[in-house]
Amino acid sequence: MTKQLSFFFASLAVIFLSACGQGDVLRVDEAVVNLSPVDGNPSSGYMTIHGGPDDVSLVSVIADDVMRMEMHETVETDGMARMQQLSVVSVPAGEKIKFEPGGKHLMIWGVGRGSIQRGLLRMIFIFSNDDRIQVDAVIREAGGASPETEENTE
Ligand SMILES: [Cu+2]
Repeated sequence: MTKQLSFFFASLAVIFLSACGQGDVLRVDEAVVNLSPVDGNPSSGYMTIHGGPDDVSLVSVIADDVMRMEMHETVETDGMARMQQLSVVSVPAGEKIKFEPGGKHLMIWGVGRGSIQRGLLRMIFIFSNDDRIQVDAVIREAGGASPETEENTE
């Protein structure tokens, strides 16, 4: 290959790389599960979803080791906070969607003993573009240690 040609291909590679942009990868991190202090009551889950290159929706979150998991949002009506179930959560391209106390959250019933012992709950986030992202959420015992985050283990 001549010098000019290899320079040409090297430039092409740079152009493709920069076209991808930075941080525009659909991903989930900072996932935690706060166990309910009361046996039998649902636990709550929080995480951050980072939008990818396209607008998508989160259509479901599943886990093998729970009895039931729902997406909820706390809304205030007439000064009263109450929860409503969400069937989808839109994740616009490049935007950050936070599930956090007082807002969107996961409601989780029956977290299995094995996961509690490991301190991690494996979840799968299913998106409208068929992306499935597996995340190990850090389980925090009620009134337990300080928050920790776990990177997405896609
Ligand atoms: Cu809820």
